[in-house]
Amino acid sequence: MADRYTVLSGGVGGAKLVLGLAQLLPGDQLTVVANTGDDFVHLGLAISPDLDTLMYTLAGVVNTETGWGLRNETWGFMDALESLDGETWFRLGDRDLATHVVRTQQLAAGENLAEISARLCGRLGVTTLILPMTNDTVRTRVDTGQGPLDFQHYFVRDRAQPRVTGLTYRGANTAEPSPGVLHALQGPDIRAVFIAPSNPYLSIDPILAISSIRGAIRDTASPVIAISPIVGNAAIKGPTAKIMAELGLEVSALSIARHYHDLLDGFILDTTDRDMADKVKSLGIEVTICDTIMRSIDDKVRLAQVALDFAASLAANRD
Ligand code: FO1
Repeated sequence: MADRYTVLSGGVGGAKLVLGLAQLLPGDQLTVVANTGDDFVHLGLAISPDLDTLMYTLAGVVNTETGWGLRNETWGFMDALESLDGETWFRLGDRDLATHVVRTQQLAAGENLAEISARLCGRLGVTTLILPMTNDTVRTRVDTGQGPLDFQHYFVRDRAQPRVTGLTYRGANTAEPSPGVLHALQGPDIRAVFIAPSNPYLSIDPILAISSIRGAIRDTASPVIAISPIVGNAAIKGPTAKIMAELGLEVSALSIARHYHDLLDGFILDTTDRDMADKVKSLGIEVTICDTIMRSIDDKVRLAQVALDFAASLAANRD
């Protein structure tokens, strides 16, 4: 039985590690459990941003400037919508639009997110298995000083400016993992479960809010390793640091290790945070230190290799 690896990921930030892993692992050895808490219905279309970001990234067609949407895009639909006074705050390119139309149509025909994702990935030549965390509806809601916001209203329309006072993942308490997710976390041939450097509160916690997923990660015999999304006292990407400060958390890699701690066997710290290693180890978590900033594809592959080696050393120490 081939060694298999699983990675929990949100969109842009996590997709960098996923791309690095996909360069090192054949498609049938890598499974991504993707966040769907960012999903929403917009302009009548069912939109799954993290599924699409992961799919486009692995297909090599993502817009590398933004990290989401397609490269070589045209914006005729947005321009026409603007002239009709439609909502254009959420940018949908003409080619990206086809993905949302197909997903909306197939959901209406009774297909589920996982089936649609598999078909779209097949069309784009993506062999890595991208599983939505659930086929049910889970929505991240952001509590702010001015009341609750749907995720994309907070993140895109309001540019993550509102002060976050809390987060809820509506539907997570009744949502079921999509087929294959639990097996990807607890199977006998699973060599590691990675938590990608996505925003823990916005992109990973919705996945962990599904109790059977959190339970499978807590109980798996496979090494569970997280890569810190915080370097120094700042987030590599997006509003992670801002949210941590607003939630009253110390903005540090140590806070992230504490956030996941009952799940983790290993934590990958950036060299900037080497002085934090002992505090993380005092949580009972092994530490590897390396340069975790991923700019080039080589950076992504190098970090993925560090993660794979770390998993192998943790497994060896266990045996
Ligand atoms: N992010 C933005 O900041 N602005 C956008 O207009 C935008 C459009 C968009 C369209 C399709 C898609 O799959 C993703 C899109 N994103 C956009 C990214 C998305 O909002 C976030 O990356 C995730 O939801 C957070 O991980």
